[in-house]
Amino acid sequence: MKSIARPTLKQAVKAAALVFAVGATSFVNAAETKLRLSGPMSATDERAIAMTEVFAPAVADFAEFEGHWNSSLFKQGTDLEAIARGNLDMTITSAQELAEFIPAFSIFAAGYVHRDAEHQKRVFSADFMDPLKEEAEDLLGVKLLSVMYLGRRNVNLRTDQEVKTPEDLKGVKLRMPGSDAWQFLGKALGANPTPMAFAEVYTALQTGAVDGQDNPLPTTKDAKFHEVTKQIILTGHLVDLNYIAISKEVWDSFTPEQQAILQKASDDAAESARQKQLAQEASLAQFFRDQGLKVYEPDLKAFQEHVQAAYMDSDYSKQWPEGLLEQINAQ
Ligand code: KDO
Repeated sequence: MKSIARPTLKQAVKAAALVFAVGATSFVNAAETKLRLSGPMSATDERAIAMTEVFAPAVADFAEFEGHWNSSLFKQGTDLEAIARGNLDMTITSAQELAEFIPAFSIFAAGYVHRDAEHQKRVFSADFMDPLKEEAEDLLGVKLLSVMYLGRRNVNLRTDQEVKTPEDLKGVKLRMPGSDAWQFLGKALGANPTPMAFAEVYTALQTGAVDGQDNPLPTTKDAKFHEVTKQIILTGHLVDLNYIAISKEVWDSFTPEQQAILQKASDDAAESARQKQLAQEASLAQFFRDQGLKVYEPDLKAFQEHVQAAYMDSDYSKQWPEGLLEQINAQ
């Protein structure tokens, strides 16, 4: 878990709530409300496009949406704390980031748990998610509005040795995002993971500071990682998601009617981005081949067994609420 101890964070949240309570009257005139979102994705990422083109106009009557992309306001991995401290209104966060504070979220960061985009949607709206959502609200002051589909993460290497099984990734310096949950996934794949912010990955691949990275095909294309890599191994090790998240205090400042509009705008933006990500995923393997990369399927059973065994033997699975994995699988 993150080094920020829970009581400290709770105190910070309380302090933020207090500051908010004092300034709450300023939200009565909601037309003046600015919703500042910060996230690590680029402005051309489908999630950013959906927030700008679907979410923003839908709430424009009472709130002005302002998207800050490429981690230009807060460093990757710090957006949740920024909301908890009252410095930010919205983010597009990950299960891995939430797991830093609420260990149960690591179940959604575990390889080969979610099956596809529709499965993610069913899981997010299932009753068993309520306690997790409530914990995010109580501990961080963060309300999770909708689930966004990021896509199937695949291994993408600048080296050209063939990778068929986790054994073949031994010693491969694989960039993974910064949190423990991400690093564990890299290890579970058989690689030698190294933490790095998304914004630094292109240069690290170019210079050889890392041997590879993992991301869904649309992200790999959007960030132009294909320019500095030689192959994509379709491991599909994580059907990855993000959550559209809003400060609970900001949410509470809106009227029920405005909240309903916000919720619908968020769901519509998530759906729009999901469909575009899925369409891109379906066509991108050929795009990468045309760019001269090798794109191939490894021994998926070998990867699946290796990754699942790593999680079941780890402390992560011990932190998952009893029966949650079975409930997710049953969806
Ligand atoms: C990444 O850093 O590799 C990652 O894919 C992690 C995701 O959770 C998400 O934050 C994403 O980056 C960024 O939005 C950039 O696309």
